[in-house]
Amino acid sequence: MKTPSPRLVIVSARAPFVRTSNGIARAPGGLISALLPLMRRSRGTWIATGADRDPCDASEVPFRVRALSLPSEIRAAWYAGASNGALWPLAHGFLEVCRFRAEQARAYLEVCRAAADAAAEHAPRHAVVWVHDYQLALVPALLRARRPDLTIGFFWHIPWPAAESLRVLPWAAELVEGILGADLVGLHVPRYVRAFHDTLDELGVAYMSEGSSIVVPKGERTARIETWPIGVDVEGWASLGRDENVAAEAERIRSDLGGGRVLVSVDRMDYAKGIVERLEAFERLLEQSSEARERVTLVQIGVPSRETVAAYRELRQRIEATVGRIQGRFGSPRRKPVHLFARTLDATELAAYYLAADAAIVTPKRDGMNLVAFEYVATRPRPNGRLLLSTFAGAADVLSEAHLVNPYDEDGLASAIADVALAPETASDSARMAALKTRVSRLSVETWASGFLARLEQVTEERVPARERQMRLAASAPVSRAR
Ligand code: GDG
Repeated sequence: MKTPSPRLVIVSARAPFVRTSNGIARAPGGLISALLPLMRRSRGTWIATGADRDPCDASEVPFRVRALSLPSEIRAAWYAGASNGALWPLAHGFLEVCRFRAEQARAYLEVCRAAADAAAEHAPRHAVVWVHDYQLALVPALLRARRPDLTIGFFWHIPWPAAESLRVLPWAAELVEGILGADLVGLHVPRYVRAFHDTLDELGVAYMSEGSSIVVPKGERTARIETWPIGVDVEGWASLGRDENVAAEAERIRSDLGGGRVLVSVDRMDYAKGIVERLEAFERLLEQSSEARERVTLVQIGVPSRETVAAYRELRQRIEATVGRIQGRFGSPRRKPVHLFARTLDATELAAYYLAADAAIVTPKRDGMNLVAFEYVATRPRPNGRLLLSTFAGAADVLSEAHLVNPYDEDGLASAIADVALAPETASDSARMAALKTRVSRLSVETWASGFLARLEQVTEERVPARERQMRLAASAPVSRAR
């Protein structure tokens, strides 16, 4: 793997470390695990806007972590307001949930400005800055205005909305201009790049198409929009899947659940993940099939999320009420058809559930990619089990051998769950899982992160005149030797 630029700066809402009951720990998730080794080698700076100060200041790592100190009302208006009360529902097609308030838009700008200021302060000359996600989309242009020497990348981790939906955002043009401050903009799958095309048409922004990428001229430079599908820590999940203790725990789970068929779903409790619709489809299956009533158990791991936002608190209540109703209708002292864990499990426990499950039910109503689908496949040591996947997850564009389903089709969803839960596995299922394992292995999160950064440097080099390139090389030589 190419050694990353010695001057890498990451800007994200989440910090790489969190405080736990056992002290400071690495924040969960594949993105953090992919970026940490790059940061360790580059000895750069990680700027986090949404984090508590302590975990960062206390962490002993070979790079700097800067947690921005923001007034709590600004933080709330930016995070619960503009980011998760407006941009998130907009990008996922939940227009009726969107609330646009001028004061929240101002807070969003203020946080992006603070992040851009911090990046401008910490980035050495000609450094590479990689900004992450919809909470910080104005940072690229704000940073570009302060520091034209920087190479700036931006990754939007959620779906890019249809042009028609984006029109409801009062500051849509500013959002897009903010993103176009980057040299390279990454989206997960080609359909999001096509939607970005439509947005540029709608806003009257001139661009060229180069194969599947978009090139937007911006004075002396260009902004490129490309597909960069994320993956997971394939070897990490595979080694958990091979671990004897994890396998023993998976056997225990299966036997505790009565030895029948086991389905697993893992989501943050978010309305975009389609949890209530999935539970209702499972309820319909239990109504219709005595075999399902006797033999099938759904384990729903639902990590509480964004509980400062009203829509998320209401969702949690609906999920709990739906599980309660199913239990009341179909449960008995000996058997619970649905198990809900409304908490975070550690990765080992999660892997045991992936191993224990005959099928993973991944049916979001909309999802940028969905890493759970990848993790279920990566964890399995053998090509068995089934993946039921929503066509509205970006992952469906990549994992085409999964059993695909439209989660809005109530009967279709119930019958797809019946198929993966009850039909005996065949040679065709095993061939599908083997093909999925190959795809997941090719798309590791490490390849994604290092590939994106290499491409970012490449697209920037293409526009740097030769003379300046030589000057840059000379300027960076002592840093390279010191590494
Ligand atoms: C956003 C986009 C895109 C969940 N419960 C536990 C746990 N998790 C981990 C999973 C997985 C991650 O959380 C969830 O990732 P997803 O991709 O499914 O969803 P989002 O959080 O919405 O992520 C999404 C992603 O960004 C990357 O670009 O794919 O579309 O919405 O890794 O394992 N991890 C542990 N315990 C849990 O209880 N340890």
